[in-house]
Amino acid sequence: MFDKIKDRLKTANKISVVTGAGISQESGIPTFRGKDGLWKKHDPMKLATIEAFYEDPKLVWQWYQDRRENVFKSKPNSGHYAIADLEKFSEISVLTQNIDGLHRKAGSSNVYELHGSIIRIKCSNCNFKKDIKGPFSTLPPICECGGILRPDVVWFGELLPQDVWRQAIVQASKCDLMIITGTSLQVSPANTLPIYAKQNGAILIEVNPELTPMSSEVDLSIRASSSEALPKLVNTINKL
Ligand code: BV8
Ligand code: ZN
Repeated sequence: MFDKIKDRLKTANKISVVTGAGISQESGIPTFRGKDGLWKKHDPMKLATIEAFYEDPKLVWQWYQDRRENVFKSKPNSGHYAIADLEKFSEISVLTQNIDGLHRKAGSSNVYELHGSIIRIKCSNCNFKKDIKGPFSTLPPICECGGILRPDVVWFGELLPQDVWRQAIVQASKCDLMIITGTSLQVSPANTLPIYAKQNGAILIEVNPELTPMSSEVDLSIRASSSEALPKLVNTINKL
């Protein structure tokens, strides 16, 4: 499977991994666009925008509370662990669109959460932020400053956390191997990261059961699930 690029893989020591909802699908977290995807049941513009939040904060909070319960129950899968393993052999950065915290749970240390974290809350008025362990009794919860608390995630129409985004561009621009897995690359600006890597002459490998807009641009596009293909890929890389 990897013969075509084996030699180039030998020299790869700075690796960036771009991930999306697909890598957590096998941990029981629904994707967005899959057949039982979140966006099939809910209109993202009605739940994942600041306008929706101010229109009906209780509805938005309930939705995130349900998703958070599911995240608290979920465990990383062999795809997450394979990426964590890579850290033993190479300089790794994980550039994820996922808000579920499963990469860190699997042991990855260099994780950039481009769209925030569902395990963290922040105040929409002051700069209060904190990780949470469980559900709130009253929704929406209110901050000591009187501001409404909200999930510390990036909603559509909102800018990504600029420090995280700037560092993600640096990582993508200096890697010599980029693995892209579990993402449909439909959401910007996260979907531009592979282009930064390609411009830097990096090897691009995609792991996804379905084609994506980058499938014809990458060096190797593997039609498989991340839990199946990533352990094999990492094994090959580590043996090189
Ligand atoms: C911004 C957090 C500046 C919240 C998320 C019109 C045209 C183009 C762009 C825009 C437009 N209008 C507005 C925009 C910009 C917009 C955007 O890109 N919209 C899209 C929908 C067109 N972007 C933004 O708004 C961003 N901010 O640009 O600010 C600005 C400001 C004002 C106006 C303009 C610009 C902020 C985007 C972040 C939004 N927040 N999440 C929450 O989760 O509730 S996005 C959310 O959806 C995820 O984080 C992720 O990014 C995205 C879902 O994508 P994927 O993760 O790829 O998941 P998906 O279901 O699509 O695909 C799963 C894939 O996995 C599939 O390919 C499948 O085949 C594969 N798969 C399935 N199983 C497996 C698997 N792969 C491997 N193994 C398996 N087992
Ligand atoms: Zn506050």
